[in-house]
Amino acid sequence: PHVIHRKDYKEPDFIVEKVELVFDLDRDITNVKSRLFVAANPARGTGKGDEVFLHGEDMKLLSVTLDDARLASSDFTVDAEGLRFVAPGENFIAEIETQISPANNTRLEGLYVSQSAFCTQCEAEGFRRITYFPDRPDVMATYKVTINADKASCPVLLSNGNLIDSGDLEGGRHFAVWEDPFPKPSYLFALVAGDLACVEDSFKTRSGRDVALRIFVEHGNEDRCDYAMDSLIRSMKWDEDVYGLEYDLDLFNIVAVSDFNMGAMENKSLNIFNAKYILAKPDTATDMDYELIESIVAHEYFHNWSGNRVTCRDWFQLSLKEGLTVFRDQEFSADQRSRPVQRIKDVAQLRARQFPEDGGPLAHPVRPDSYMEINNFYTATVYEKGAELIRMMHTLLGADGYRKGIDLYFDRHDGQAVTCDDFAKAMEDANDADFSQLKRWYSQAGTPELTWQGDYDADAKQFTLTITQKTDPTPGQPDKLPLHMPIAVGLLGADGSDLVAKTVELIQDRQEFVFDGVGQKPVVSFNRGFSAPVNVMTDQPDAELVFLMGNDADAFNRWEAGQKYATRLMLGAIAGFEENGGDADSALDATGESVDAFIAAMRATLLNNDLDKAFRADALVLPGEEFLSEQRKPANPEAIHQVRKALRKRIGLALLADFANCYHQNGSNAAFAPDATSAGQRALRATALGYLVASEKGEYADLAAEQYRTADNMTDQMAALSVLNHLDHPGRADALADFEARFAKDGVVLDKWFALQAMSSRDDTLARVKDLMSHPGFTMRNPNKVRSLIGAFAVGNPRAFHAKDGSGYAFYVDRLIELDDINPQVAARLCAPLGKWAKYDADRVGLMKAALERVLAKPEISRDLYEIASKSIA
Ligand code: DPP
Ligand code: ZN
Repeated sequence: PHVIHRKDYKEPDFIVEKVELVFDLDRDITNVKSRLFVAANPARGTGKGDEVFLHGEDMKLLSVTLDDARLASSDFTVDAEGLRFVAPGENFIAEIETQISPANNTRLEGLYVSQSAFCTQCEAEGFRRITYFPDRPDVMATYKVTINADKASCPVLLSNGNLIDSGDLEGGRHFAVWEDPFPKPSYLFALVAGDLACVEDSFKTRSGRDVALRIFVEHGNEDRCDYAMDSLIRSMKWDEDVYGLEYDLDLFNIVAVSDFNMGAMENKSLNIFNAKYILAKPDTATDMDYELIESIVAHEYFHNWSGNRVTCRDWFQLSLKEGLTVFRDQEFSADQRSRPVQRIKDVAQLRARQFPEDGGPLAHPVRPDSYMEINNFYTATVYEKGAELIRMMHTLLGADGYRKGIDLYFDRHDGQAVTCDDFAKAMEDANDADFSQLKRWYSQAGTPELTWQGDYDADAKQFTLTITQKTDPTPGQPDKLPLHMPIAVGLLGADGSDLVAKTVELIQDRQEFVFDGVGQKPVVSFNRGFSAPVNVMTDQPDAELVFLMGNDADAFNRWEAGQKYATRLMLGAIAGFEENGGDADSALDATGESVDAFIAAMRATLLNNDLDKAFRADALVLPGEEFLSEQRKPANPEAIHQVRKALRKRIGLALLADFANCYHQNGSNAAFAPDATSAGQRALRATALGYLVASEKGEYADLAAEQYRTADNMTDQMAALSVLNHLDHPGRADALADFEARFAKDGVVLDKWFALQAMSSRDDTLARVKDLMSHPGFTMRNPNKVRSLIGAFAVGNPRAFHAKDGSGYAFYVDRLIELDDINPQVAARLCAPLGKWAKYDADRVGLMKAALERVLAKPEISRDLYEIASKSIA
């Protein structure tokens, strides 16, 4: 397949200023008529007689008419990429008629059917599956959309902008006309038609505009929209307060659909969501679901400015809108909840998803230089690392300077399609700053590795901190340059308070920072708040880590110190496990680390009532198996699993009484409320339950079974079920059967049930997953189902996926091949875990590469899957 390069960008030859679309909706054959008001682009010097190219795929072209003259078939050409004809003038009207089949659209790109409703997904390049069009983000047009449909099955007809007309038609049909006054790229076009229920509220903007807010869901789900609506209202307020950005139309619609490739989509005034990120009530959704709903609703709303009003010039600039919008939603959540807890979650996520990407065959810069299929670049790097880049700008400029830069960015570029460089330039210009080196974060892939060393001079009362940075080569980038980054540093005195708290700017490979007036030898708290998204190598002694766990003024680094200690302990034991032939317990004792000192520090955290409960819950969680496998080469999934399990058992046994107290003290009789404080209490109690069960004292498995039976909310039920899930306890089967019976018809909730079973550490898991493929609630055509069962197996169950006999890989490849014919975008996304072969031993390397070969041998492999599989094997 064809590789597209960033350096080849050219402005469009022709632009479209206005679009009129008429849809005659039908599941099998939908007619689409478009009228495009086309103009030559003066910057390209094009005009009459030049070739006009419009993207288009998988459609039946019925007619092309230019300025009222219908073209003969010899006057245009159509191929797999699109339509070409000759411009009749500098300005002209092109009318194009096409036919598409929404019911047969299993890729879920363009116009498709989800349950019984019609809906669209056009980002990145789905619009070209609806009609012929210059389907690129730098072509921005106003849209007028007429939807004709059967009135009984599609009473609701929606598109972007304002409803300007509607009425009945013959034959039981009706129509609606929508007009969006804001010019937008085609990827932000949306249409929805179906029989949907609607929940309504309103918001008054700070300048007094009344905005109608509507959430459309399948009938019966009306009582699951409250939290999404509340999140939307809080987002609208927050964007006014923190960014000075106000909503710009009189209505804002959200539609929740069951079949969706991504999380959600920010189409202008008509956001379309994966139902998973809208629907919640206490007995169907966990605290984590509530949190995700809040942040994704906010994310899509924030795109109205960072994405829609100012959009991307080309898809290489994707992080312009995504990195910025992720940073915005992270900060929103931090303001709504606990800032340190939010930061811990974001960093844990970055480490679990982005660092492995940066260290593997699919590594790419935040602003990629090339791609085969842009859908493959909606990655943790573009999103989360992109957000870290914006966060560093925020840290370097301070909140006021950052806001000045943002104001200038929106003033300068409102209504335009721009680049990451334009964004950085606005930040620089508003602050008289120089980001030329900081901008390397846009172009250089790989996670930098930092080491530091401290040197205390008692006589001079001087502390010298020497920091070095290096970044390993990544595919296509053998040589790396030093990056500019803010490093927040604290120097702690013996009483635990800060002698110094300062943010230094690292710009060189190796740099010394001298702190004066330091009256005693300090303990260093390095990279506070994860001010730079890097790996920090440290040989800081255990005792200092314990000291930081108990004293650091920066809550993030308290957590971090515990993670470092736990990681060090487990990595030592994993090596021991491999040498001693598989005894995790004695491997823990043989590390030479003090397991007891670590457990004592964990206990101090558990019992420290000055710390909020959500924080304590996070601080008590050991680094995950995936994270640990990133630190080991070759990674031994069995050793990692057994050692982590053994350490959890030790902690559980050592702190049995404390966890039991914590469990009983944190029960609640109050009605479920999704706020952060209540959620934190539930999280801490769930952590306690987890450790009690990890102790392998049988009565606690009974306690978990009891909790499942008596809980009045999904959070507590899932907490119980997810510990039972790994056991041979009768409570497991009972709970799973109960769950299945209750939610058999409830797709979004049943997904939890599929995922749990796929992630079970029991030996029968693969067989069970295979059985579940034929469960009536499962279908390969629904991305959530695929991700819950198949995706969770690969990512959430490293031990089974990487089974030595290759059974996990074999099963997985069959699914990828099957899925590629249904939904290439989802298939490609699922392929990534196979690309981590370099982390494993020779046997697994062989098996994983063979698995990738088998994927690549698939006849008619999609461009999506081909790109990921071929890059993964290289
Ligand atoms: N643009 C969408 C989002 O990130 C794509 N899923 O919000
Ligand atoms: Zn986004």
